[in-house]
Amino acid sequence: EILPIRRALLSVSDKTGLIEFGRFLAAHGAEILSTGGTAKALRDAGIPVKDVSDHTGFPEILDGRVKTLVPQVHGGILGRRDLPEHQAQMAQHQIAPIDLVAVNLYPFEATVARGAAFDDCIENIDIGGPAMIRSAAKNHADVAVVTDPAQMARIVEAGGTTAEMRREFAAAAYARTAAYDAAISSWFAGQLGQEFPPRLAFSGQLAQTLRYGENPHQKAGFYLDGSNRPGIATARQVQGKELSYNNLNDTDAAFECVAEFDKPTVVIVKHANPCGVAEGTSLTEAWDLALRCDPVSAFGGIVAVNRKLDLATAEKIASIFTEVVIAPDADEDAIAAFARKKNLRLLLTGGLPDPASAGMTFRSVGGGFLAQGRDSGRVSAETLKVVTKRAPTEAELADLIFAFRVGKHVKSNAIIYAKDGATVGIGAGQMSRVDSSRIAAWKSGEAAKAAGLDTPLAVGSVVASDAFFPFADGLQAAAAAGATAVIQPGGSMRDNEVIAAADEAGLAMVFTGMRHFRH
Ligand code: 93A
Repeated sequence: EILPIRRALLSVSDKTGLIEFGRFLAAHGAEILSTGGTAKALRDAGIPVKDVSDHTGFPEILDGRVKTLVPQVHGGILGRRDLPEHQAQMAQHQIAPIDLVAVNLYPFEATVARGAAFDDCIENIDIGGPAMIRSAAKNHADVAVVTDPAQMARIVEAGGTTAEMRREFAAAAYARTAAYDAAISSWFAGQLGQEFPPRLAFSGQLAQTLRYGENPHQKAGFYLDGSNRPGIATARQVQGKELSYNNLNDTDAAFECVAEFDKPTVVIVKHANPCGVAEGTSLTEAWDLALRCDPVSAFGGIVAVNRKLDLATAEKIASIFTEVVIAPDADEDAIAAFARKKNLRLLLTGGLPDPASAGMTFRSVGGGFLAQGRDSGRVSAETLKVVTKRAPTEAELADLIFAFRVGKHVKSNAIIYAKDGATVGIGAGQMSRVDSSRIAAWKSGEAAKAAGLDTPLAVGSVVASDAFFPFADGLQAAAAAGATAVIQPGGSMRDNEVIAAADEAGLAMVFTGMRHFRH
């Protein structure tokens, strides 16, 4: 059953779809009430409209801070049509029913995003708009609340609203006001430099409904947090079919990892873990080295680069089965090189994530979720402490830092062998550190075989561990695999045993004092 709309209140900052909707309402005999700017826009289009202030007999005051916060408006929205007492009180106080409210809010999020001053942000906190949205949504039994131009189009198409539509619009309305208040609260927490975790509401805006989640029987969506931080959220898809939940997760892992490095770097990811990371003098050189680390796993992988993608590298990537390529930018001919690979998705982001930037990460647990600051920690040569008799050579030191930075992006327990700016063996996600160590060493042997070499790639490499070696065995396994230097946080009860084992094997070892667990 379609409800007639006798009176509608339109008050919108974003005037998209307003005129068409106004025409529809007027054509259906509705009286249109509007606030200043909205009334002007309707009037300019020749649509009959009454100023809210004329309707209520109360002017817009306090620079517009109070324009609709009056009983004639809220009584008109909230009065129950099914209760004679409500109807009688409305008549007594000369409150006319309002059957539809179309409101979008002062652009608070956009004001913050353009870096506006504190006072400007405060002025852009809408009070009257959310109040009307919430009133109308509460009384959705008889009142339609419109917060989105797409809803206007649906009403026009249906010739009015059904009870079902009004319920749906009410739910959307509260989602909007909740997200709006969450944006204000996040901004405030930032302004106050509040201690983490701030007492705030978290919100995300649904950017894309995904076909399914990690598995086909799970529903899923991709939400934006409004920060506009360069990365997977700012990516423009140049070609290829729709990205899946796992694609998005893996691509994010690859791109966040590649942004750690300054030289031309390639990261290949499978199941959210890097299976090859390499720096080079060019992306093509980096690609060859990254692929060498684990060519078997790289099949069907996600590739991230930290430079404008060139043709030569694009051709190399296209020569194996690759799911997704993400880059800050790409040359025209590099884009063209992927055109015949119809299923390969190419994403261009316009920038790189800042690995040191603040931000939050979330994980759901039964009945709630955990929030923490991003792991923005980064080791550098100055922060390392040499703990062995032998200090690392300059080349070893560079590889140690490289390997530890890769380790930040590998699931724990993470062991990374690296040589000449390239990973040569990665052990990820094992419950025992020594198992990760063994797997990484074994993989370096497999990689050597694939490359037609007799000696495992780990021979003469350095090794990074994302957390301390609890016992000497993990370190001894690394020494046996051929590592010559070790980087690890340190801090184990048995550090002395581990250091002694390193000295005995002639290894150089540095402590970072910083752990990079990633679970
Ligand atoms: O300043 S307010 O918080 N106080 C109000 O009473 C009020 N009523 C509507 N903001 C208020 N609005 C907002 O004005 C609406 O949410 C809408 O975003 C905007 C429309 O103003 P105009 O019609 O003058 O462009």
